[in-house]
Amino acid sequence: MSKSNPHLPNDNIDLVVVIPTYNEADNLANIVAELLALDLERLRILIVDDNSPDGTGQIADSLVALHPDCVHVIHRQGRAGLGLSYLDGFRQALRMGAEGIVQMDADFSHSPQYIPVLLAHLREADVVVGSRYVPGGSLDEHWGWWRHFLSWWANSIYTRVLLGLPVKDGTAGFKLWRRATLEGIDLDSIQSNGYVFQVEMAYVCKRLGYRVVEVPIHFEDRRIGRSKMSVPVKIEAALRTFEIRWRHRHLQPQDRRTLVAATR
Ligand SMILES: Nc1nc2c(ncn2[C@@H]2O[C@H](COP(=O)(O)OP(=O)(O)OP(=O)(O)O)[C@@H](O)[C@H]2O)c(=O)[nH]1
Ligand SMILES: [Mg+2]
Repeated sequence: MSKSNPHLPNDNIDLVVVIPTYNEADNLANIVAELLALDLERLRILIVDDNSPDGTGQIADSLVALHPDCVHVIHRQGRAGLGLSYLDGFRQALRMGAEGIVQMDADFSHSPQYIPVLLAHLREADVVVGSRYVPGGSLDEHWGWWRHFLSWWANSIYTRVLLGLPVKDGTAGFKLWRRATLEGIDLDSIQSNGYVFQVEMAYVCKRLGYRVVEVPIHFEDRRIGRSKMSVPVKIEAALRTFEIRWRHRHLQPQDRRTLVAATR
């Protein structure tokens, strides 16, 4: 067991949950309600909406009006994308003074019920990952063999062999970051935009020597709404993996940013 950090109480920290949304009108109010029902005293939610045509942004505004202290929204107008949305959300969460930052999907694939479990492991980690591939973790029963195969290939072969990722779930999108970990990463150097964003962050964590703890989750398929997993996003994932390795190849633990650099 790693040494615990006495400066970081585990379940009563200032927590900001960053949720990127694109066309999640049918999910957003429900996921926010479930997060608020966790009754974590210092939990705030930051929705990062990419100008969704289905009105998700307006729903976010009405949630902010209902819960002005704990629900916040960024309306993005520029180039759309998951990675860019997360980067904007992380920067804003740091400005909001978050001590812990959760990233999760809006579609219930990442159950809010796991957040206390992630928090319980933060003492021993720089980032805690909700993992589908550690013992006890599982995938939706409805997945066909092809989707199983693709996911297994991406996690067990592709990212493991090409990037040497030590984690079992290198494409995981459900994470709890310590503030210091995100401050230590040069967020301006992260360039992936689609789902491969998760892989790039995992690789940078490895290069910088951050401690990653994986806790098992059950990954349920989205309940409502349509997938945004398009062919260009898949192509980006395949090509970017080489580029990620090349771009961050010189990073060492001593390249973690200091607080002064991070606030610039
Ligand atoms: N802001 C923003 N959010 C996005 C974008 N693309 C996807 N998202 C959100 O990112 C999260 C993950 O996207 P999903 O479409 O669920 O991706 P997935 O889980 O791989 O695919 P399915 O669940 O099968 O649809 C969801 O909350 C989406 O609404 C984007 O371009 N911008
Ligand atoms: Mg999803």
